[in-house]
Amino acid sequence: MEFDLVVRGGTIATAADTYRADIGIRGGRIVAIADTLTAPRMIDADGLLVLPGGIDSHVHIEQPGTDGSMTADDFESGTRAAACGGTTTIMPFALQTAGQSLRESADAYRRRADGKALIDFAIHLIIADPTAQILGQDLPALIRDGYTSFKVYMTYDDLKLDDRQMLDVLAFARREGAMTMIHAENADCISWLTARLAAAGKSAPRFHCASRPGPVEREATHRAVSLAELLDVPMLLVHVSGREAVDEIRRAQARGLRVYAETCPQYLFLAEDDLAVAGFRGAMAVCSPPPRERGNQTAIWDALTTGVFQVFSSDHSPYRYEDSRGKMVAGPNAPFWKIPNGVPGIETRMPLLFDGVSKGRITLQQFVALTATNPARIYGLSGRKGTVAIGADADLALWDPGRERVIRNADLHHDVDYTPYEGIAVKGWPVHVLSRGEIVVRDGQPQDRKGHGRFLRCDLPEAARPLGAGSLPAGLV
Ligand code: DUC
Ligand code: ZN
Ligand code: ZN
Repeated sequence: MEFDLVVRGGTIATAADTYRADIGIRGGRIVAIADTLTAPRMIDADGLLVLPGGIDSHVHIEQPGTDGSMTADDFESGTRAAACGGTTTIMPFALQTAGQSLRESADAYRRRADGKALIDFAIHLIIADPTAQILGQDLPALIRDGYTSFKVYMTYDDLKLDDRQMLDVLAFARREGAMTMIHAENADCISWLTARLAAAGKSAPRFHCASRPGPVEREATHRAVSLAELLDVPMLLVHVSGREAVDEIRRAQARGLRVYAETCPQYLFLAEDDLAVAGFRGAMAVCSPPPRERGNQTAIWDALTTGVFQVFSSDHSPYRYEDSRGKMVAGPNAPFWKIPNGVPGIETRMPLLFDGVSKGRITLQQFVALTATNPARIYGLSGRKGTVAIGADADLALWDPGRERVIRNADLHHDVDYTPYEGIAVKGWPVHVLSRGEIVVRDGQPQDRKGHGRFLRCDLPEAARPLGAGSLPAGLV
């Protein structure tokens, strides 16, 4: 058999196994995995781990805010940074903008990637206005076109759904077989606490944490679980941050519910004291839900180890610090409630978690499952992405597990003027990265592959299928 390229002498790791083999690639796909393969073009993977390229299933690229803010990266800088960190698929969100239909918003958003993306991408939708027209017509058509997942918010005045609307969306997801992603924080608690903090003059960045403490996330998590349980529909809780919410999810999973959960690097590596630094610089770590006290990090690591979380994404929501469309959109000393929520992390996501493999906190198989295989399964990309298997796209990241690096923003490839992980030492970093058989990162350097990335139509995920009949009378959902 002839190959375009062979990856030679590496140690392959999937979510199930670790073994030594060569990989033959033709037409952008893996077509052979065997003892010894040869081709005119070879990549020497001796001493390297050959992992499926990561799927970062929760990123914000070119997402505008209603306050005039704009996330920093476009599809070029975002995908370049992602690739340099071992990721070969990203999943950003198309936000319905005022005056545009969901379809127009999705199409316009997808066009932003044209000629720019270095790696493949799929798109989630954000549903802020679940009208009969949207649920009855727009969304079913979009699902047929491969937009099979959507995010809903339980907080933020311009985005939040009430419980009745949540039920409408979850019932729709059940009928269509789509995946609902839920941002679970109690909006009324946040606005009440924020008003009290404001009245007391507590407006510095660190009070962002006090405005949305653990019980605020726990209550909404419990409510989201209950609504999904009522309808017997799977769903995924995004960016879970606190031990209180973890307890709710663990309980739901123990009851046999198909409740999936995602966490992110900021809940393993940042804490509320990162928001309490002098001046306005704490704004750099303002994200929602917020980082918790340091001890909470152990609870999140434990939940990764014990399988409460299926997905580890970056929630890359980058705002430049010194920028009038970034963290300083409301001025250089704005109160915390006017600071755009989010931290950058698209390039550092996988190295930060891999450090947990190096330190023995999670296994290599768990790492692959959390960063690649499970997101593929949950969002309808199985068979194509997230694994090393015959027939799958040749999206591969070749890691040097012994490479020690101190994270420095100056070395990263995103378009952001800081990283909240500055100075953190990690062991393990990707050296070469392939997207559909094309080398997009060589020796740690991004290659000129602008425009190589394609839009992925997601399948309806098996993971979104209900298990039982639900507790409602037949025909109601
Ligand atoms: N939710 C996100 O998913 N990202 C950034 C901020 C937020 O509230
Ligand atoms: Zn969110
Ligand atoms: Zn997000």
